[in-house]
Amino acid sequence: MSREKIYVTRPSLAPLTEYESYLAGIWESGIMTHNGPLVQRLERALRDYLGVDNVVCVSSGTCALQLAIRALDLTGEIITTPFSFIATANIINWERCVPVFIDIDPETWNLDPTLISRAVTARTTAVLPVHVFSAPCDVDGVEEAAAKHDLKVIYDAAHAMGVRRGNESLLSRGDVSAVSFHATKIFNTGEGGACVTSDGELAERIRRMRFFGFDAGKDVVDVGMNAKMTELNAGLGLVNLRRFDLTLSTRRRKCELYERLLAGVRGVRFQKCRRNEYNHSYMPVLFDGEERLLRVIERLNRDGIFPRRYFHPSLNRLAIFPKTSPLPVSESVADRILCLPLYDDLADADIERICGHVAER
Ligand code: T4K
Repeated sequence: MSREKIYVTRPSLAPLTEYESYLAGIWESGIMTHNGPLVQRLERALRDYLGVDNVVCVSSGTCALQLAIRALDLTGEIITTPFSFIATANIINWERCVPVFIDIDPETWNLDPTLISRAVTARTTAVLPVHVFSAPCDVDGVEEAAAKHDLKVIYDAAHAMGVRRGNESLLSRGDVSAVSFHATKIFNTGEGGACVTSDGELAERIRRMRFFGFDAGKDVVDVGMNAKMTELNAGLGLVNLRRFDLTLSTRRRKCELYERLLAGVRGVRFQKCRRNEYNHSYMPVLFDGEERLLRVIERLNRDGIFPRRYFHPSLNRLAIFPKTSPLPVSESVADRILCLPLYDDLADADIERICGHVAER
């Protein structure tokens, strides 16, 4: 009998019956979009859950970044990390700004803030770091450098839903934190995302910009586009939010199992982070060489298991971006990293099987 294939992730989903109750309401009211009651309810629920000032739900994490760049009127150069998903640098480009890549920390794999000052020019307007795999980047270092050079800070917090640092949500940092609620994220609305900001006026501007530039009275008062979240997506978010804490603890247990099983394996390392400042949405491992990584992928694939090379290649190597001098840390990490399968109902026996393949030399 052939085994079921195992992919890098599967969505965390509440029971269908819970979602159906929201669908029934939508069918009855006929309200499907235009910042309807479920979007407003989800924004309130997220604000309360996270303990932040303003949450503006939008149609994707990419749109959240785009609106943040637009609402802050950024132009020129934006300093960012080359170790990320393509969306991070692409959206900077899309907004006709120039992504300026600086290298990452070899342990946390996040942008190294000590390199910001050297990259600043007269055209620099912002820094856009990522909390990669949900590990907080050095937010104090980033904000200190940004203040020194009068730069805005947008965090790509696509992976960081639910992460807390001490008493505060990580998403409360920066001018805007942009989070993704894509199907593959630890909290999902199918497609979706949000801008989180403590600046009420900025939040209002983003609200207008996601809805063609309309104000509450439907007068056009700003530039805008259509980046609204639908009621269908918001209803899914409301039911998934109810079980988010359970998802967090389930994923944490699975990551701990991975780490126990791989602890003694030579040439395999984990991301450096504080476990209580992490949401365990990914299970990245770093190999001592790319050849070994390729052998592991081949063995896993032969057994019907499909991990992903998040994030390869280092973005500065892509021809669509201006050529940079080498960024050795990011390029080396990107060549050697593999995200192993991780989702709520991944069986412990499958984790053991995966670790067996990873451990083989
Ligand atoms: N910034 C960062 C740092 C990001 O990582 C991302 C997105 C963004 C910004 C932008 O956020 P969004 O605009 O996407 O909200 C996936 C996701 O599409 C993307 O959201 C995510 N990061 C990126 C890291 O991963 P792919 O190309 O790997 O997706 P895909 O379709 O190959 O899916 C991976 C696996 O997930 C599949 O093997 C099966 C499973 N899957 C996927 C989908 C779409 C499901 O089980 N159900 C599904 O519906 O990009």
